Amino acid sequence: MTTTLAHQFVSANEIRNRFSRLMSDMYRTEVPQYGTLVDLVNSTNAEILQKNAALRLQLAQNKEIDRLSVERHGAIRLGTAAELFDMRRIFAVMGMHPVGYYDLTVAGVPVHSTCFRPVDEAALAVNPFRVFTSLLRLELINDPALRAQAADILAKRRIFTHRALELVALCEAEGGLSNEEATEFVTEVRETFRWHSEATVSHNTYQALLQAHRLVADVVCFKGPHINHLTPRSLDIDTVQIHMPAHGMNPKEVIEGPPARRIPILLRQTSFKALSETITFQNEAGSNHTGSHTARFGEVEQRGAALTPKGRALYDQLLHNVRTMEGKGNDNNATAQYEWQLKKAFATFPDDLHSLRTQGLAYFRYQLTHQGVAMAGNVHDVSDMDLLIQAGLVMFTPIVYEDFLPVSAAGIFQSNLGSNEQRHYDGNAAKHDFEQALGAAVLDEFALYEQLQQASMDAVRHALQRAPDGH
Ligand code: OOG
Ligand code: NI
Repeated sequence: MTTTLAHQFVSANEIRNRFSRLMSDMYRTEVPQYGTLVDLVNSTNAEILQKNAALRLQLAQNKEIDRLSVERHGAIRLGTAAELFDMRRIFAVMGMHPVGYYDLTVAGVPVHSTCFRPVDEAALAVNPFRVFTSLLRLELINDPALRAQAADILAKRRIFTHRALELVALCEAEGGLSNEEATEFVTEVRETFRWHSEATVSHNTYQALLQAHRLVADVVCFKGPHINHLTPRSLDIDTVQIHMPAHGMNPKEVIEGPPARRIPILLRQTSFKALSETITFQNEAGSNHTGSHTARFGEVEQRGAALTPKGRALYDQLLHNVRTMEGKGNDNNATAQYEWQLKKAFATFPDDLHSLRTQGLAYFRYQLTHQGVAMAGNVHDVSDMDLLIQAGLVMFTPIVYEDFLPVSAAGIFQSNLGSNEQRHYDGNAAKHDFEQALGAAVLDEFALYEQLQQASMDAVRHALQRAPDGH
């Protein structure tokens, strides 16, 4: 019998940190352009930080400086409920929990998704590694025979190594992993995310599934859910977008998300087009067939303020308006036209910290100013935050958005499916089914930001307040 003492466990943060480093190293070898992109983002970030002292200060105050160089999100697409269930257990070992529910059928993609990520402030500051995880919805394949065949293929595959599942069970039973176990765990889990250039099906089956939807083929025909992109965080996505072609990358036409603003909100994303890669198919006769598959791409993101439900509703409304807009500006180029429309539509979204805060559109982190620190323990009435701010005792900075945007995600999916095909599925969110498969409820992103904001307000008030019997 062995008992492991709690202090011998490696923290979940450390396991996540190790895993994200392994993923980054693996993807650099698998997709060399990823390395080029990361280098471009790093050099752009270094330049911005040097030039923009205010931004540097804000990132430091929000503990975002150190995490910037390791900050990545990846994406995988799973085939079955059982795979999603075990994936949740695996991410839990790394301190990553499912946040949010994304229905992508509205955009013609037959999946629904969540984001596995760290949720508390300290964990986010160490490494906010996130994985956008989608589950295929086979019920949306029309042809019953093909649907049954796909289900059959998926039921037979095992995407996790035996040892990875053993180590998860061990972690669940004992409450943690030792240093050696943690190293073994991340190495084993890496196998699940690896690219395989051999399909598990014949070229005919692949073609049939491709006809149903390119994404169905991507999920069903391979041994596992290869990671399809790994995204670094840029402080200036417009500059990166402009420089991509000179570094041999072909960016998608428009940046997804809100327009460039003085105060960035939510998430802006761009990507370079997916690679067409050589695949070997197993043919029925036992011979091989060489073909190609398009799945993996590169993406860059820039993150801004997390919005409240009110701010998010305004964002969704304005983005919707862009799509139904009449005016075209005076440029004939489609990209420039879109940018013009986006800017015009978003002109009514307040772009200063004061308005964003007083109108309740974004979440903020409250902290003491130098003057506030000097007054700590000496303020009688701390109830009115506006007054504390006016008095120069408290400052506030936007809380960064840690999640995703369904419309943007759909745009990213679509630009990388290797064709312009459009499918229509009746929008049918199935959050309950998803959570059933997951074996847990997804966390509410708004509640998480609200808690961060509230905790910072409580801390500020607590620090300033004169104790009832104080002098
Ligand atoms: C996921 C696309 C979503 C994002 O950044 O919005 C995504 C996928 O293509 O599997 O990663
Ligand atoms: Ni992405």
